[in-house]
Amino acid sequence: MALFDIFRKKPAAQAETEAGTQTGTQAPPQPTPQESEETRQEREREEKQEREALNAGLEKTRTGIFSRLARSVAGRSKVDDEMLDELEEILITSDVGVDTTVVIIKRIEERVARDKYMNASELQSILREEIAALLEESGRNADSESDTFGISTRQSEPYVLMVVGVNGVGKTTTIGKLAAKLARAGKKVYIGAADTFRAAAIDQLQVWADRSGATMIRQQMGSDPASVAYDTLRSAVANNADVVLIDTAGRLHNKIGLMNELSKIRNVMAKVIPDAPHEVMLVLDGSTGQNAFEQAREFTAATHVNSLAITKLDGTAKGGVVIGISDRFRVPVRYIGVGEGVDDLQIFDRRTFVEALFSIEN
Ligand SMILES: Nc1nc2c(ncn2[C@@H]2O[C@H](COP(=O)(O)OP(=O)(O)OP(=O)(O)O)[C@@H](O)[C@H]2O)c(=O)[nH]1
Ligand SMILES: [Mg+2]
Repeated sequence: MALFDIFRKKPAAQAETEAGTQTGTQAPPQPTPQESEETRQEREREEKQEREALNAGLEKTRTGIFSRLARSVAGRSKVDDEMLDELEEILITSDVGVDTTVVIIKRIEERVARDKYMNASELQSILREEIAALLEESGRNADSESDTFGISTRQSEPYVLMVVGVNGVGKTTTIGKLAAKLARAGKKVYIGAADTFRAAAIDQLQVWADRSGATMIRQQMGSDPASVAYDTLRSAVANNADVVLIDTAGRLHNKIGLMNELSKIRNVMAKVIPDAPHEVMLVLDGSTGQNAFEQAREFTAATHVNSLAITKLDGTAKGGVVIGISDRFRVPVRYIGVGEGVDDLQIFDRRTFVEALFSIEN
């Protein structure tokens, strides 16, 4: 029961704004004038908690990059070529990726040339500014003119999100966390256990569903995943659900049969709701660094994917991979996972991410 204590109901003022979003008007990002002092304090507390979780989750990446940067800066007064070479190496070995690193270094070189003299101790803040600016320019966040944890629910039909990815990356956990966030925001959530490969997978999902209060639709182990997805959508529509989350079994992009199975699941869902699934989210394990990058490349080429979630950023020094993926891919990063707990899923915001990566608190 303790887990439920973490979930707090969304304040009424915010819920009203959400109702406005459903009819097409956009929710203002800032507090409404009606926001009470208590609501404001609660919101600020929540934001602070999220920032702290992100800071804690990125600690290894942060210290990895900065302790090396500090060593490189020590004893030098000026940003010179040698120092830029070292910075390049630090970024590449922090899994930012070669292409993005080259762009960052070029930007810093230009700045050094422009500013003539640049103190070596300023390098950290310059790096921060350049990465933030690069990510701002290089694309967009996943649609976040949303009412609920990044997801725009509609009035007429449930929003259908299908989760895909290789084995063990965190698909089921991400669905569980998401279901909890949405349920906490007052949404009716249905989960489809379309990973019928192992009985344990269905049970694992059931635990998450029960915890969050979502309804899970399941069949026997070994049954047709498309049939589970179909049942889930039928049931969700009949019961006026707001969101449907479909879990799928882990698979590699080069297993043709399994990739075709994903198409079959998608096609069957479209028979119930013509434009479902509204979102196919690829989950990537951030702690695998460049492998996550490769998976994003291969999976997006092999099947339809329109958002990304990058998990397990806690406990790894490879968090730089989020910068590279966010810079290089057309498909936006929607969520990041910073722990195994129910609250350890965050909406990916480029600016907040860069700020956390360069924060000096804790
Ligand atoms: N530290 C950490 N662990 C995570 C995170 N997300 C998931 N995990 C853990 O990763 C392991 C695998 O997660 P699952 O959700 O079962 O992964 P999956 O993709 O559903 O796996 P398959 O269904 O077997 O393909 C579990 O032990 C999770 O607790 C995260 O953000 N941080
Ligand atoms: Mg799973």
